[in-house]
Amino acid sequence: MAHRKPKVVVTRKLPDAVETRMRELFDTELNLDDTPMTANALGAAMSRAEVLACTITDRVDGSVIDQAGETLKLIANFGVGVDHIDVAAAHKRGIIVTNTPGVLTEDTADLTMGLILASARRVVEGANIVQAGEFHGWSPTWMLGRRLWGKRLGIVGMGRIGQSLAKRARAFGLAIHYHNRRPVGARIAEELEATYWESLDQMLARMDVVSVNCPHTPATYHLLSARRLKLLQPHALLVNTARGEIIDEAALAGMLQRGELAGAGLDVYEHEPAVNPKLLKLPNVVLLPHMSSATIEGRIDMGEKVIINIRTWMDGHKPPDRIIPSML
Ligand code: 8YV
Repeated sequence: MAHRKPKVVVTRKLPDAVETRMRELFDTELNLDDTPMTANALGAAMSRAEVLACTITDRVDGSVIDQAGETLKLIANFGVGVDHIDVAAAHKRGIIVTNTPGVLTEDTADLTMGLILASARRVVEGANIVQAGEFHGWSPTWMLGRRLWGKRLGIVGMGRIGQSLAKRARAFGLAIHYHNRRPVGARIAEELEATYWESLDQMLARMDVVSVNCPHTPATYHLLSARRLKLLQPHALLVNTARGEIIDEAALAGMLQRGELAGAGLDVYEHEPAVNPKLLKLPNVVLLPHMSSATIEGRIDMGEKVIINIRTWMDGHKPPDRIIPSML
């Protein structure tokens, strides 16, 4: 029996392989020139679609959800974080929200480790010197960074990405510490030789490197507040590949500028795509443009997850990656 093709509106350009498959399976409206949708365009898309396939650049808040037509049944997010979607408002209207967990774990952990290395060993600074023609020869006291081997890494949020980072970090000789709502299972803790800190304050004060790997929710907004940032040791490095809103960016920029913190590696920003102008002028930061999950393989896998969620819903089953408000 031929399937009826549901109307799916895709808000951004996706990899060709994903778009083609979506056109085969669904009545899919693509965004070929990749212009981000305005709030009005998003509202209009909600009123004509059965499924909205959105991304982090779409603010699907209560007022956008209010514009959903009777036919809108599923918001299939292309990405794991859903802090740009009012999940509770969607749930109230009977609209299912799904995400794409698991498929960007390893890529994000890789880049987090990359930021840790780059910050500790001044990788970007060194590369820029060579490219600017400023490398005039080796010196015993030049471009000195800090050794990672034997230091302590504190992971804030020990979910999938936190654990994958921990595995990598152990190979680099870092001792694993973590703060999480709950301790991880005994087998994982043993495998990672991980130390659990119920108190984030106590952990922060003792780490050489801190990595933020938790989702952004109302409970984690400014989790690393100005007060908590001050607990970090002056030689510590802070890395964030999760969400900018988890750190008080203005407070962080001030501390880095005053030399109260050794350095930071950031892939995400509180007011993305805007970056605090103070950060842009600092030599002790590595700043990336929200690219920690940006691999071709990862983006195709994310698209595959979006398709599976839509297809499962279409077949009358519960999509595998449903987000329910109590999970947040
Ligand atoms: C995604 C991310 O690529 O999945 C996430 O939550 O932060 C990114 O790495 C982005 O959200 C795509 O929508």
